[in-house]
Amino acid sequence: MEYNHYNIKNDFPIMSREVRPGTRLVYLDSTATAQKPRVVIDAMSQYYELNNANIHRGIHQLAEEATAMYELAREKIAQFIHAHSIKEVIFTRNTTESINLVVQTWGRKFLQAGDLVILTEMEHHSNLVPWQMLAAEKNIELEFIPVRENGELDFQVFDQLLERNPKLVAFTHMSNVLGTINPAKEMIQKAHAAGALVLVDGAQSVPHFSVDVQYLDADFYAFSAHKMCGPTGIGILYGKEKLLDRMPPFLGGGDMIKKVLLRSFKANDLPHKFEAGTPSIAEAIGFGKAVDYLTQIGMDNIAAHEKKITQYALQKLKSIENLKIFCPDVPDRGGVISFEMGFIHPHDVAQVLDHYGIAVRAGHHCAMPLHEKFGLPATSRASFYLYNDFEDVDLLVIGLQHVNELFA
Ligand code: C6P
Repeated sequence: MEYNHYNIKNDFPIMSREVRPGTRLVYLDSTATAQKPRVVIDAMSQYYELNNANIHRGIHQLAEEATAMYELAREKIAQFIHAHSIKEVIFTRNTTESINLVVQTWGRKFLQAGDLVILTEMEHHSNLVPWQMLAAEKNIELEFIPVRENGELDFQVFDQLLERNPKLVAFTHMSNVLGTINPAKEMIQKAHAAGALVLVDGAQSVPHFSVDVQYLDADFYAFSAHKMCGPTGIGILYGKEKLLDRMPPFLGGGDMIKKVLLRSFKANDLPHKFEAGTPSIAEAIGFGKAVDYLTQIGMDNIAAHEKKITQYALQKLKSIENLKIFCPDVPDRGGVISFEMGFIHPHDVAQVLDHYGIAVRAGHHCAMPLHEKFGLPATSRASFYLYNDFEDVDLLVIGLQHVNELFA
């Protein structure tokens, strides 16, 4: 299919709204959450209008339809990431919950005092704090692959850490601050050779380029629907079946059991073992539709488009006096550009841009240690997705010129 971002913009109802009279929306905050195409919104409201029922429980027509729709979404997502089986695709609330699931079940069962877990300095708090919590409780050791000045991980240190027999390596496939795309396949190969399992935080990768969990040989892979044109409140934990089988359940309640006695229970089969209580049914259906939508456009087309827009933006931003990009030389980067503008606070930058309808994020982007390392309390961040065009970048550049004028 020919990639035409003007047609794509038209697929998103929100893109035709004015932020305020006469000011069109320039949405450059897809790293926080992506906008939703009409097909996703419609799929969710149609489900509520026609099929709404609880799943896996009823034997009436609506319950059967809702169950089939929910499970079809799982199949689509399994195919999208090339999972071996739907048993390996667990619905969670988001990336954060997926990582916490692994920490609280696999981590609690298989890690002991003194065991080493390797993380990186560029992790989102979601892939730091859960490990810190477990480390404090079980006396587990955490070590970090440093980030180099150019935004890449320091692979020499990684190799040294691997010599210390880590039990697990957990890293983000793509940084939500630097845009760095980490060489996941090579890192997983090395970790496996050292006898460690690997968890990949895919919150920023699955939405933006093609991910094949079997090719990568990831043991666990976590991501969220809302960053890939789907709804909030639903995400995925992919895990290899043989690992998930050996892990205890996460939350207890309905649907995750086969049999319950007063003093004991037998857990359900995969994937239901990890899905306690009534799940986000409409959200799963919307997620399935988002996957259909992205597949139809083509993940390679989306990645190529984002690369073009990002290169264009990097070039254009050079003309802005006072603007410094956080790691401009990242060798392999996605569509994320974090920057600072001298003494002008990132919140002020974002506020002035907002006046012109331009949505960027300002702050530490839930990566405080990374900002601390580079001596920055906060940055402004522009991020791009399939619906952004060159004009969005031009408007950002004009907006930033206004920022400079205002604070001159
Ligand atoms: N980053 C951002 O603006 P949740 O909130 O669970 O859907 O995703 C958490 C998460 C985990 N890992 C990475 C690399 C992420 O970027 C995020 C979410 C958003 O950068 C919101 S803080």
